[in-house]
Amino acid sequence: MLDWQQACQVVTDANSILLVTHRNPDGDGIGSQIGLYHALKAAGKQVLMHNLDGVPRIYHFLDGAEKVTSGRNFPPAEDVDLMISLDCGNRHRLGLPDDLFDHLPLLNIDHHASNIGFGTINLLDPHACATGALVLELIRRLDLPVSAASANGLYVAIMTDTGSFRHANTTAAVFRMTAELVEAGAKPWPIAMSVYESNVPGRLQLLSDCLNTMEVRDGGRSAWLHVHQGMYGRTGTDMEDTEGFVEYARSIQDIEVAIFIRPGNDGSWKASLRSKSSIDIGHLAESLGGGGHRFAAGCTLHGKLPDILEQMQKAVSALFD
Ligand SMILES: [Mn+2]
Repeated sequence: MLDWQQACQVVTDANSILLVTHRNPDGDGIGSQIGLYHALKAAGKQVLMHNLDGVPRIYHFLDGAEKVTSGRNFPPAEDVDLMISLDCGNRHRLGLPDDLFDHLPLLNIDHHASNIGFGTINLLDPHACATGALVLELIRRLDLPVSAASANGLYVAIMTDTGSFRHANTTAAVFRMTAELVEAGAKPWPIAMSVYESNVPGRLQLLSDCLNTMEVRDGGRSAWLHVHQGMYGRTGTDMEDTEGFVEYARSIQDIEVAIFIRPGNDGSWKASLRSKSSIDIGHLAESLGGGGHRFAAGCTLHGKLPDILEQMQKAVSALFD
């Protein structure tokens, strides 16, 4: 579903556009939002950005991040004539009240295979490395400039969703696109420093606690990590500081499935799932009420940690049968 023509038309016709991304936004969601924001502003549009959970600290350095509003005070629907959903596999994950924007056209730009096309108009490509790549294409088709601020956002989107140009979705086309962004003013070193080398000491203390929970199961095919609320308290950290922890489980030799579980901000538990083999972890996440891709997915769980671990370990072991 790639309705480029209709997408360009609806954006051209709109005067005031609201950009939204999913709950617990990641680098692709935020980077796509910032990248598109600057391009639309240059076209003379009024642009609002609102995420239920705001912008994670590691992306605050992006020019425009301070303009993203958050929480349940949504912009009034009458101030908006087009809503664009970025990197969000299903409408529920936006966390928006169902009726608030019901009368608005919705442009749905995403690369999750599970996206059923909940927009009025859809730009969906499960083969795109990141939603940021689709946003760059849209900006080009609209004949809008890619400013340095825009390029920085889109670079963050592509860098984070390719695991810093390491994952299976890192193709020659990705490097070509990234080269364009650097030519347009994206700054790889300051971006990498902001995203990966701006840890507070508490985050490393939390990582140390987390690594102590490591468990290898299923005959060396699955690796498990978790943190609990007490660890946040002891180290002065919160859920945002666990970004990337699942990669430590994934990095173990011969591991096929990596799982990391931590408390969310709302009493629930959030699980991050990764696959390094032919096992489709997106499928498992979906069966648990979450979503994602074949190699990276997530879900929200409710209950006590030992019960959640047991439930998930059963589900993962069944994948290897
Ligand atoms: Mn993405």
